Amino acid sequence: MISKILVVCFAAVIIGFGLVETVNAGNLVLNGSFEQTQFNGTSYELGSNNWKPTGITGSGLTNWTNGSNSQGGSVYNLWFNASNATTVDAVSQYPSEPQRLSASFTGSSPDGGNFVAMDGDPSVNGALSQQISGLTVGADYRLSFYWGAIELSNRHGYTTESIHVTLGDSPMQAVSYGDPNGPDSQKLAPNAFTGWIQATMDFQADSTSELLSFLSVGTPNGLPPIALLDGVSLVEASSVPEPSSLALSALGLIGFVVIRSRRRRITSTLA
Ligand SMILES: [Ca+2]
Repeated sequence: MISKILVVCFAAVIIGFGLVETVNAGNLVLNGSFEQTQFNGTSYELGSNNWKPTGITGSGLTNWTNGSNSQGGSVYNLWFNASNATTVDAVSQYPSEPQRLSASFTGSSPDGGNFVAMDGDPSVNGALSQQISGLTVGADYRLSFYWGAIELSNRHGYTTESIHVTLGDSPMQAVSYGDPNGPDSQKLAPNAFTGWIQATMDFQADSTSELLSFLSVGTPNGLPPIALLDGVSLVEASSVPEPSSLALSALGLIGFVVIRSRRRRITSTLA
């Protein structure tokens, strides 16, 4: 009897892990790896209300919209080819300035390939967004992405950086690096790179279609604190059992079965 129950427990664990994989495959974000563009492999400033690259329609980044700036400034978000992001300038509205990443950049994120860089200067920042459809009202969703903080190669200063994330009207959530009010020792050193950091956030859908938005917010002005972004994924979370909790549940059940079995043996001995 015990061996049969154990088989059922382990089968439940295996089925559970299979469920996780199935749900994770349902990423609702289109082009979340930023590999589909109109840029033919050349690093480019994304098109926006202020900047219209020749021959590029929309942002130039498939499925993504590059927004406007709340202060009337020119939004400055870029798409980089990871293979030459530190050696080749992005085509931009600032052709006379080197628009490439600091030499400390280490290459592609764990998601792989190319990525987006968003200027956090409040006078030029603007949201990168995508309308997400296929949501279930009231369901929980887990957002995950890779991000990092860095400077362009032509700027040298201590910076802080954060990315503000919203899904529809849900409360804003953020990732950040450095304390804007702290000493330099608590900020990103000049031209340093944080390395790629994985972030996860949970949101609840209020509508079947909602706007997913990323806004880079940094300090100080004029030293563009740059946030890198890649590997954006949004999957329904409510039906996803955590592998660890699932395993613990199975172990708990096994323990229960073993204890019951021992009690039966003790009872039989007493009888
Ligand atoms: Ca990528």
